[in-house]
Amino acid sequence: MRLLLVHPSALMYSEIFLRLEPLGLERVAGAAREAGHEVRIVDLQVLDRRELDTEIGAFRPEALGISLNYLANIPEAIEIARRVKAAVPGCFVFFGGHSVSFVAPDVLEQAEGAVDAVVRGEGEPAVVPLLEAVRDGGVDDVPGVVTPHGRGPAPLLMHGIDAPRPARDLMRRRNRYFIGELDPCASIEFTRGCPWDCSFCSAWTFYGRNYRKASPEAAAEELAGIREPNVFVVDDVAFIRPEHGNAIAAELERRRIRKRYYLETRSDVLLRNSEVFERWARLGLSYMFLGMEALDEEGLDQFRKRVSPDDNFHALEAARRLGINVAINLIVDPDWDADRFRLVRDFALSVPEIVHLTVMTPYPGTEIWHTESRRLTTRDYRLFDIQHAVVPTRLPLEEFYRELVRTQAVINRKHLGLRNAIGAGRVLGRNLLRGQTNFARMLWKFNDVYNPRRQLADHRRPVRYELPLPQPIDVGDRQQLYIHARPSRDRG
Ligand code: B12
Ligand code: SF4
Repeated sequence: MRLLLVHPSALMYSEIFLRLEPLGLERVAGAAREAGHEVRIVDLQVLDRRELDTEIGAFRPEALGISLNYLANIPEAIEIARRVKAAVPGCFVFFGGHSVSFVAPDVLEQAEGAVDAVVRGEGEPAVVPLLEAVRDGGVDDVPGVVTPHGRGPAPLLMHGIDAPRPARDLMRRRNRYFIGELDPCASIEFTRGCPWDCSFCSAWTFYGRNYRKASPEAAAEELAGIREPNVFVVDDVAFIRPEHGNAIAAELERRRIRKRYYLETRSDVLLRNSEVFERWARLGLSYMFLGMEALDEEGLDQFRKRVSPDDNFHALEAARRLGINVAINLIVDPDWDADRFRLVRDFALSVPEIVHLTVMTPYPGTEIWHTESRRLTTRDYRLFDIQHAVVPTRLPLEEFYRELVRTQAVINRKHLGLRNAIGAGRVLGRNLLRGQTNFARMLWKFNDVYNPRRQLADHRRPVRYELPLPQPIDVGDRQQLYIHARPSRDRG
């Protein structure tokens, strides 16, 4: 069957800092191709709509799958579905991915027939049975599939994540994927899932707190096949198990693979397994993203982060000792006043690390979606990108954005300060010589994108598609939150 897979456009507010390859979609493509289907991918993060239209006209897909890891992309995906249905009547259109898994029936209803099915949960074990059912009938019975007529059995969960390999060769313009100065940059997955249960996060509810590891040999083999000199490790929390991090490192040392790496982890994991991070620093680990989330005990408790402010500060010191550059994330509560923003600016200026701010957002799949007592001020999918306030702000909204952007700008200027400008200049020179311009663009784009008037104007756009309202459920019963309720023994 001819299958076209599409990733929607990048969200403006994250594209400044990074743009990464859609690994989940590449793995779904890998699974379909191994089963003999003819597969193509269009990534709208790096290609434009005209290129998508050309591909649709030339390829005439029999099935089209759109990746929806992000709520904010849902309206765009529905519009694409409508256009494809009009251009290629009979084409089977389906959605899959992280966010859409939590709102499947609502999205099907909003698409008014333009979307035939939504795949909840992991895409690899679902895509081949789904394509077979499209050909032979029985779509409603495919595990994980929701259609306008009903819902199939629970989604299947793979035992391991070594296969299928992501179909990286199907991607065009790979040189446009980057993160900060790691330009160009590929992505890889060493583990899948997260065993923690932070209240604002849906990583653990998606996989039902299940946690799987790639075998060290498969991980090293995949890395050996990556052409880019830089690699982003997509794991939610890297190196939770020290023996696993060490085993992959040993394979890389044996094969003499050296690249520069960017990964995400937690403060307590970094402190507990610092020797693993040290070994990886020797292998090229250069950047690390630490979700600190809050500066005080109260905030950390509220998010059920299960670390203390001390852990966070010790982790920063540990990373500095290892020579790893750290980007910290802090969650901005819409309840913040001007003093609170000032405190955060002072903190950001007092540490050498990059400080990244995201706005506290209850979204489907998280515990706070069900427990947040403040009423949503909007249900516009496009504003659920953790850069907009979707519950009432203590400051007038305009002032809230002014404070937010001012804080982000102070932080940004810090990184473009003299010392950094010299460092950045060197990186720029090196990258431009190799024809890589993503990092250069990032440095100059900040003021265009982050401005309070623009953020406020986003709230005034006409809204066609709205999120469903949260349903009160007993969040003590974790099964009600999960997409993958328990591991299935049916599929390898
Ligand atoms: C890497 C990553 C990114 C990359 C994006 C790469 C890309 N274009 O795909 C970058 C860094 C750019 C990014 C940015 C953001 N991210 Co992000 N990101 C992740 C992360 C850490 C890993 C994703 C990944 O590659 N996983 C590995 C692959 C194999 O899994 P997967 O993508 O989920 O795909 C599987 C299934 O979802 C499904 N599937 C996926 N696509 C499809 C398509 C079809 C047709 C089918 C059938 C199935 C299917 O099958 C795949 C294989 O099993 C996840 C956390 C997580 N654990 O998933 C957060 C996560 C998805 N991101 C999140 C957020 C909030 C964001 C931002 C909004 C943050 C911000 N404001 O900066 C931005 C916006 C992105 C945008 N639209 O431009 C949230 C999503 C929240 C939500 N419900 O909307 C997550 C869950 C993090 C979290 N813990 O809260 N992100
Ligand atoms: S925030 Fe990080 S540690 Fe907490 S549940 Fe999400 S991925 Fe896990």
